[in-house]
Amino acid sequence: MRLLIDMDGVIADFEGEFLRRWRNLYPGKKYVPLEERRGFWLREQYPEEYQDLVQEIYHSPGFYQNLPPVSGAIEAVKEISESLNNVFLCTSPMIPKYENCVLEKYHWVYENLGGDWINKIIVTKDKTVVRGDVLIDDMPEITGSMKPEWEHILYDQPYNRNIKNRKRLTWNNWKQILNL
Ligand code: U2P
Ligand code: MG
Repeated sequence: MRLLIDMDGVIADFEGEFLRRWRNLYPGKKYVPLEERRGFWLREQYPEEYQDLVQEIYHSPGFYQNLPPVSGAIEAVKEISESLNNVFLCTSPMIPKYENCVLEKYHWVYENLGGDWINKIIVTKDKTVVRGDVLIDDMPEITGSMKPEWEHILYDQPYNRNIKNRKRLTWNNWKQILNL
């Protein structure tokens, strides 16, 4: 099996880190607790007058590099790669502010998974063009220019629980869901 694993919201805790920074920077401002997150794009659940401040946080230098790993992810990804040869990380860049995001994703992988994993990074805005059997991703609907070859297994998050009829995985149940 050739397995593609997304980064943000799957192995790197984008939402958790955002919320920590938001609450630190703006203790008096409203925030959306993780369990109340609905809809994939975090920014869109904040009032319009806050949306630039929200973006500023994840555009800022050091945000992507310092994302804490999702609990259990590093152990699981390493264990998966012991039984499968073809494991890749498949992530989308922040567009148009890509300059911190792209470089820092490489640093994150180097620091959290090790140098060998640098060879396994696929950065693309269009995940449908990437070949694989399974893509584990937290985004509810993944569209692009091709009919994807992979089956999309959802990484379970509060903001994608409206999607039914799709396999759903966490780093607690991956063995069962992937039949490994
Ligand atoms: O927008 C490009 C990529 O950044 C991550 N992202 C962005 C905004 C947001 O609200 N949530 C979020 O996760 C995603 O990166 P990926 O999951 O592909 O690693 C999104 O595709
Ligand atoms: Mg993601």
